[in-house]
Amino acid sequence: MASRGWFITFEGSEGCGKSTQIRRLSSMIRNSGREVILLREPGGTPIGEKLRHLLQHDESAGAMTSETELLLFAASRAQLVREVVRPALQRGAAVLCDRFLDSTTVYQGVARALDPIKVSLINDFAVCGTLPDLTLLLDLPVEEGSRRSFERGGPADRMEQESLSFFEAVRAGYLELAQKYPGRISLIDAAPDEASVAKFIEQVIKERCHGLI
Ligand code: Z5A
Repeated sequence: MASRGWFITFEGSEGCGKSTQIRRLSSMIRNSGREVILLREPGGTPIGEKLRHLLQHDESAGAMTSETELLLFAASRAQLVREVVRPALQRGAAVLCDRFLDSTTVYQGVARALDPIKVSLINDFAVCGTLPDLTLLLDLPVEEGSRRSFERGGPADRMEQESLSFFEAVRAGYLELAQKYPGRISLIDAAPDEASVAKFIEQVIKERCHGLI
């Protein structure tokens, strides 16, 4: 479809620099004249933001089971895809999303050890064919990600309180996904300084998303 936009997602473990890089890429794309929609998961819609609060900060969330968590992330995504992502892509916008279905595959399907086949079916149901054109996976040693998050300050949310081994499982899960889907997922070394990581991302976008910047 000639008017279709670009759907780019950012993934990685906590503190890897997704939010920083997504902002940099959004201004680069805006400068080229295209509409840019910046989204985050969970969230991005009024319903999704309520689910985000429930998942991360609500005092009742301490009792949340892994199964409930999976379904709430999927519910937020189902809403986001239909309310925002698809209409924006139809308009020809560039949709940049901080996390998407790979987060569920890895956090719930690997680190929480839920049945990966069921996780995949729920992911499919939520997105119903709306998949990213490109996923930028920012890879960083877990200790460095925790250090960056700690230095940024602010209270740790429910997920951020997980153990080091949980985040090691997340990182390993992401690296496995990158090997499985090399056509969609581009692995980015997130250890260098912000400007160097941004330069590398710019190169990837030029190679993989012709005409976007
Ligand atoms: N989750 C899930 O389990 N299942 C799902 O399906 C979905 C999500 C969708 C959402 O957390 C949580 O939900 C997440 C996964 C789970 N849990 N964890 N952990 P969130 O949205 O609140 O936060 P996050 O996605 O984990 O990201 P973050 O911790 O906010 O970090 P970030 O966005 O990747 O990084 P940043 O904010 O850009 O950078 C962190 C700090 O490092 C900041 O001070 C920067 O200035 C600094 N920084 C950035 N880049 C650099 C470089 N290159 N060098 C040095 N310092 C840097």
